[in-house]
Amino acid sequence: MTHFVKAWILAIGLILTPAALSAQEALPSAPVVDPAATSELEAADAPAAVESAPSGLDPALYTPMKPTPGIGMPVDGGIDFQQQFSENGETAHWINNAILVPMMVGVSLLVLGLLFWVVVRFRRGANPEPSKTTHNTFIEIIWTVIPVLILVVIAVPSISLLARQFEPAPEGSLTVKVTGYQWYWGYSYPDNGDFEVISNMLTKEEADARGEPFQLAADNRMVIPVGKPVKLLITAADVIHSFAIPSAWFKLDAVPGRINEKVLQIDREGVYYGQCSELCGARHGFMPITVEVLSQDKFDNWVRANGGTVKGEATETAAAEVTAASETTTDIAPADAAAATN
Ligand SMILES: [Cu+2]
Repeated sequence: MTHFVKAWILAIGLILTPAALSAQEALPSAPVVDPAATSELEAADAPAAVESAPSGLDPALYTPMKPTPGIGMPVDGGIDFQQQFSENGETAHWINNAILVPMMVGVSLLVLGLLFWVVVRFRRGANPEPSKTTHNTFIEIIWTVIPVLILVVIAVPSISLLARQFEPAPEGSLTVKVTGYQWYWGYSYPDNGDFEVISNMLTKEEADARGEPFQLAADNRMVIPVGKPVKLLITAADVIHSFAIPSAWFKLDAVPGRINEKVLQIDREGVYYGQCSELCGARHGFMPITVEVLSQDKFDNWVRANGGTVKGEATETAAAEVTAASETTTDIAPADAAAATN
């Protein structure tokens, strides 16, 4: 009888659990998560966003590119990785499709087959006198050596890919510093005059108007040149975030007080989307990443539109400054000398 009562109490408890959970979701935090309330919160969180809005950029120098449907973004009903646009991504995709998946299918089918064989062939009806064998050296060697070989076959390409993913950027690569904030991204360009672009999620209406996927599109994009390794320095200003772009095979944690470094290279011009991939608070799901990959010329123009300096030109200006400074010094020097004599 007590069992019966206990079972009922447990059953009622289980039935009520989801209700208790949704009751918690409906607590005051709910409006914060509501995407409709996004724009007001953004304004409060990131006043800088207004200053560097794309409307402020010279359209003669830069207009945001439209994304290609299905490229650099998730697709409906997709079960595979996103199409890859970097060498490492292509290798990783190949390892998955050519090595891992066939091996998983093979091993699963073999084990399933063995199970069926044992169940049918050695059931009590068909095999009333079970064998008393406890050891078989040959079989034991086989079931040790074959798994070891399987692991070696997986480890060789896998470890070399892992090493390649963390090779430092070649000397002279463009550096972009990525900062995760609650809840938006900042991209600064120390090689181009150190301007910072603040990137906030677009509202549904804005995203639709620009022909971009809602919750992946951002008002100001991170822009990089095509086919070149870009050194990303990734950090965070408040809590841990993670900077991830699936179609570029890129994911790295953004940790406050630390700078993580990884090379981002995308070999095709276009728009690529990602999301913060480390649970970072109430609006974690609303700090998307939009990367626009442009030819070097178009990238330089985008830098100019943001008031930054283009590398080659920066050197000319610096050289001019140095000349001007040395001229001033020579002008001053005799006067100083005269002053010293007096
Ligand atoms: Cu985050």
